Amino acid sequence: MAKYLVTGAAGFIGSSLIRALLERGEQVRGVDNFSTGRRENLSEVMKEIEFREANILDLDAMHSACKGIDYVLHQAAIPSVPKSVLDPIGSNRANADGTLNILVAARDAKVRRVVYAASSSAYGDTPTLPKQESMIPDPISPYAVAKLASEHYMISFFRCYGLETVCLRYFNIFGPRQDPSSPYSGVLAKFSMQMLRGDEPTIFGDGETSRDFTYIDNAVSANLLACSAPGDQCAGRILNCATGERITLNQTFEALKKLTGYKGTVKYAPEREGDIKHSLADISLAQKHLGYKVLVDFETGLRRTVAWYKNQRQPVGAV
Ligand code: UD2
Repeated sequence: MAKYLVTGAAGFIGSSLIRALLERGEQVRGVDNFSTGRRENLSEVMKEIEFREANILDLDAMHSACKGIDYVLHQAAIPSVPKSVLDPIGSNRANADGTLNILVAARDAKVRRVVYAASSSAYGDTPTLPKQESMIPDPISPYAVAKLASEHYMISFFRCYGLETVCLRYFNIFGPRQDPSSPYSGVLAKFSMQMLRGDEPTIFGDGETSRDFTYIDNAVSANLLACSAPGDQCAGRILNCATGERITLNQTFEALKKLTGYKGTVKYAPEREGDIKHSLADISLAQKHLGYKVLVDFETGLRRTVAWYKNQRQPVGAV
């Protein structure tokens, strides 16, 4: 049985990874400082994992957290473009310095492999679609810069110390447990909750902005594959984690109207600082090196997501 460390354990993606690992009978340690993660996300599994409340910026705590670990799934982050525009130093600390700490700790503890939650924001607003990993990155927001810097650290640790690293460039992951309650929340979580409550959502821009929205099960599967794939296939690589389809914000609003029963209208507001217009992945490299497949398409994922928010007896938070 392998032992996994999940950073950002109480986050939407971290806690989803933990549930999948436990289902496979793996041993899991989780760390989170609850800066964006929520205790409720771990309530069902807290007894089955070794949980430590710690900040990834605390190198001693990370050294200790990496002891005896085979695989690190590094998800801890402040995952927001607009938040990074407001607070670039805070974003850099969590999203770049934090990764460097994890890498040093993993190297010293002789961890087998580190898999990292990289971001599609690294591609920037270049016109060519779909985005391929060989394209020159062109980050716009401080968030994208920090996420890209972390990718470079990951590869550097493979090259300099032989620590196996895999960067999964996530494309707008969504699904149950994504926090809808902050102004910085992912758009699908935010819109689902707002529309279920009958509140009018706001689209930033003309609504033709598009994303390769990727249901959580696909990201979980990519992480598990990134741990089990042979090192010569994936170590030191950057791989897109997405579906290869793109949906506009106007289309998501229409789809959510049907699923939530929302009868109202949508507001339009100016585009957000640091935003990218279109995002779409080429997933062939992940298919080739990891055997990655899209398990759940956008429509099915959105249906499941809305059903989950509907079933929450108490609202997850005030939007
Ligand atoms: C970026 C990354 C994504 C991930 C994420 C951090 C890109 C293409 N994607 O997501 O991979 O790293 O950061 O979790 O860079 N919007 C509205 N109304 C709202 C909220 C958002 O219209 O109430 C718009 C927003 O302006 C953007 C789109 O919806 O155009 C998606 O926004 P988001 O915050 O869900 O994610 P995004 O694309 O910044």
